[in-house]
Parts: sequence; structure tokens; C-alpha cells
Amino acid sequence: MGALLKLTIIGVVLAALGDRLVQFSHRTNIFREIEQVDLPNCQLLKGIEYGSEDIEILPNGLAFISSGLKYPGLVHFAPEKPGEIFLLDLNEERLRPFSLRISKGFDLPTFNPHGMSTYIDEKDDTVYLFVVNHPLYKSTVEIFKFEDEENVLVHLKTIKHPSLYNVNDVVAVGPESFYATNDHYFTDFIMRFVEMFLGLTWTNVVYYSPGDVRQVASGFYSANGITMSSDKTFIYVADVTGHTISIFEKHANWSLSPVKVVQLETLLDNLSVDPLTGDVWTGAHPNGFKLVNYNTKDVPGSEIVRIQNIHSDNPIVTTVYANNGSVLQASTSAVVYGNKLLMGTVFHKALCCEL
Ligand SMILES: *[C@@H]1O[C@H](CO)[C@@H](O)[C@H](O)[C@H]1NC(C)=O
Ligand SMILES: *[C@@H]1O[C@H](CO)[C@@H](O)[C@H](O)[C@H]1NC(C)=O
Ligand SMILES: CC(=O)N[C@H]1CO[C@H](CO)[C@@H](O)[C@@H]1O
Repeated sequence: MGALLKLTIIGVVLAALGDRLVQFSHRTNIFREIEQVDLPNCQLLKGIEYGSEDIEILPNGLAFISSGLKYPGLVHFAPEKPGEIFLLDLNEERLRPFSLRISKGFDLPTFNPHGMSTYIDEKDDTVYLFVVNHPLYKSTVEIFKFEDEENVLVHLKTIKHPSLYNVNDVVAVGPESFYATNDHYFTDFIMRFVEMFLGLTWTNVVYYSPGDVRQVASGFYSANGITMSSDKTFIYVADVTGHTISIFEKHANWSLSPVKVVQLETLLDNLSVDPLTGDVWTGAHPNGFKLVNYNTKDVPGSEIVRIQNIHSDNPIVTTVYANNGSVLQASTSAVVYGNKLLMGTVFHKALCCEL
């Protein structure tokens, strides 16, 4: 091979790598620093020290908080402690979350809860709690029935399916059916890193019901939080490293068709919708590098973003709370109840402030 050709090939390879690197650092916000934004009357939730990865609030103000996620590549402050689901009554002045009892027969030592969703049966007001679980780093979706008189989660069913290969979050649409995001093709940290570095868009949304399982959307860099509009006609999907929220119309046959994509700057994670206003809220990672490269001297921060008028031509995107990690590290979820804003994190505490 001629020297010139060799040089050309090396040049092309380096240029391609450089391009990947620029795109990768952009997708993971390696260099981003944020301005702090404060809110009044904040209280950290007592007893929650090992994450509050996802939060689901029932119309009556009871909140479920999943805690103790162990995830390849992310820090955990108590790796031997099984995951828990906390219950919190947001109508109380002093917030006192407590760990919910789970019925016998469920494998608690390997409980590793991730995204959650609730489904309320209109016939008899039964509350079903769907929890993404990673026992031994596999992916299942657990369905529980919530008995509010005894404050216990009764385990009904474990769902496993080859199409649900690495589930992140779910949104329940029936007592046994849901949409789920697969956030990476691989569970292995190195392979997920390679997948991200190459900018592969192999993550997707799967519809699951006992008789019908199929992919209904695809082409995300890292599909993560998923939720439904208050009127139940649209599905919103957060793409963390794509920095986008994709909006889909939900059809009677459960297919999804794309409506539009809203571009954000931050690494948005879990999504929620304010039932009163329709605003979309997300807990986000200001800087992806600090998240995966945990350093006590330079901790990952938190950023809570509200998107108003998401269906209009000009959605209003506002950073409502931002902190450098001195109070709250690695925010993932933000949920509103009245004038209260509840904020969850991957592996740190949970915070409630007034709006
Ligand atoms: C589902 O319904 C939509 C809208 O009516 C239609 O466009 C689509 O082809 C249907 N998909 C399937 C898989 O039947
Ligand atoms: C974070 O903010 C706090 C309070 O505003 C400040 O005291 C602290 O030095 C900041 N930490 C870093 C790492 O910037
Ligand atoms: C419910 C949900 O989307 N959970 C995500 C929230 O944030 C964490 C941290 O990145 C994700 O890993 C979860 O998948």
C-alpha cells in the first residue's frame, strides 16, 4: 500500500473517530456546567438515602418511590441492601415516607426496582403497581396490587419476554398490559458504552399484553422514561442521550404513530405529566460524565425541567430547580402534586420543595 494511501486511510479513520468523539461528548454533556436554581421550603425525605429512581403519585396524593437501584456502571452506596418501594402521603405537612411491606413469596433479596407505573381499575378502584425489576441484572416487570388498608404490595405476576431485553421504564395501560422502553440492547456496561459511543439507535418501545407483544417504536439512542398524556391519547418517550422527548399518538390497536420530537439541552431521564396542567416534567442529568464517573470531590448535580405547551409549535422549556450536587445528586424524576414538587435520584436522596 502506498504511503499516501495509508496516510489517507489513517486520516479518514481519525476524522471519523474525532467526529464520533464530538458527537459522543455532545450526547453525554461531558463539559456542561449549570447555574443553580433554588426553590422555597425544601425538605429532604427522611429515610431515603439510596436512590429514589422513580416516583408515581396517585390522584389522592399517595406517592410510590422506588429505591435502591443497582445498575451496571453507576455508583451505589449500599450494594448489599435489596431494593424497596416507599410510600409517602403528600397531604401531610411533615413528609414521612416508609418502606412498603411486600407479600410473601416474592424474592425480596434480589429486588432491584427501576421504573414504575400505576394503573387504577375504574370498576373497583384497584390500584396496580407495575415495577421494572432487575433481579441479578436481568429484566422483568412485576405487577403488584396495592392494599391501602394494610399498606402492603401483593405480588401478582412476573413478566419476562425476549422482547423486553433490558427494560427501563413502563407505562401501564391495563391491569396486565403496558408500554415499556428498552434503554440499551446490552446489559453489560462496556457493550452499552460501545453502543452509545458509536451512536447506535438500537433502543425501542415495546407494547406488551398477554396475547400480543410487539415493538411499536424504535430508533432511540437511549430510550428511558415513558409516560402518557393526561387525556391518555399520547405517549411521551424520553431519549436520554438524544436529549429529546418523542410524542406518539396511541391508537386503538395499541400501535404508536410519531407526532413530533421536542429537542432539549439536558440529559432528561424520567418523565411525568402534571394531571392538572398537562405540563411534562423531567428529572435530568446536567452532565453525563459526572454521573458515570462518580467522584466525591466533583459530584453529579441535578436539574429539573418543565415543558409547557408541549404540543404547540413553541413549547416553553424552563429549568425549575438546579443544584450542583451539594443538596441533591443525579436527579432522575420530578413529579408535581398541587404546589409540591417531588424530586427523585438514581442513587442519592429525595427532595420535596414548594413551587
Ligand atoms: C393500527 O391503527 C392505525 C390507525 O388506525 C393504523 O394506521 C395501523 O396500520 C394499525 N396497525 C396495525 C398493526 O394494525
Ligand atoms: C455547590 O454550591 C454550593 C452552594 O451554592 C457551594 O457552597 C459549593 O461550593 C458548590 N460546590 C461545587 C463543587 O461547586
Ligand atoms: C422510570 C424511569 O425512566 N427510570 C429511569 C429514571 O432514571 C434512571 C437513571 O438514569 C434510569 O436509569 C431509569 O431508567
